[in-house]
Amino acid sequence: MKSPFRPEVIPDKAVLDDHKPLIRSLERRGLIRGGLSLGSLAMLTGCDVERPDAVESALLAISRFNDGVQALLFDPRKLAPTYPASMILRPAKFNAYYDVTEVKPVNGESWRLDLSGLIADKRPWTLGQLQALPQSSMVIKHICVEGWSYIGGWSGVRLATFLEHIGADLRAKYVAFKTADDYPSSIDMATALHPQTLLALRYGDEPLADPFGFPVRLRMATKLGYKNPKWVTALEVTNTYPGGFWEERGFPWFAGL
Ligand SMILES: Nc1nc2c(c(=O)[nH]1)N[C@H]1C(S)=C(S)[C@@H](COP(=O)(O)O)O[C@H]1N2
Ligand SMILES: [Mo]
Repeated sequence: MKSPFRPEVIPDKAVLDDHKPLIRSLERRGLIRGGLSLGSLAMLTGCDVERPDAVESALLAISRFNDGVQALLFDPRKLAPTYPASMILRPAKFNAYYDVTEVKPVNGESWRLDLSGLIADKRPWTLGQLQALPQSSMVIKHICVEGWSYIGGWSGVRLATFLEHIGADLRAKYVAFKTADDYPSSIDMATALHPQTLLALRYGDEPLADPFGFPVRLRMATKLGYKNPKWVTALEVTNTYPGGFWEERGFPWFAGL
């Protein structure tokens, strides 16, 4: 590891600006203090601050190390900010690991939600059955690590309600999801049971549009955008760490706000 003190390196604001969302998230979580400089990042991690990719992986390393701590600190009763319905963006902003023109719509009639793992009643669910459960709504901010956000209005079944209904083991560690586009994802049980965690069926009081996950997507007020799988096709309750699409590519698993 090189000396952390390299006076010839003038803290380059532009490099850190590239990672603003990640830095903000680390700041919010109290992992770093405001006004992070490349010098202090070098001291923390020994990374080569002249290489932007090294800066990114150093930030991600701080973040990953703290997934476990974050999960312990998560307060299941604390609510994320909500907004008036007048602020809902229509249409929502699209993102996926591919272009919107490549979205393959899911057929709501033949769609089923498959259940597996630590669940008493593993019969698959239809869309009609989900629509018949009590519905909740929330207007929340969606924050993507790429550095954009929007306020969205989501309605659907609280995941807590659904998990109780199917007799899931609520002491299990994880709830994992599979999707129609091969975007596996998973969350901790405390977040699964949080009141602002929905199996969302509607956006701004219309059924979800195809690009946004029709017929069902996970929507949480307490986590970054990439933790919210669209086009969900299967749910598993498990004690074995399931990982996820971006987590396998180095992003933090907890990713709380
Ligand atoms: N199935 C699936 N879900 C996904 C993604 C994806 O590529 N596939 N991308 C994630 C990312 S990175 C973001 S920011 C949000 C975008 O959701 P939106 O298009 O509804 O705004 O979806 C998340 N869920
Ligand atoms: Mo994202």
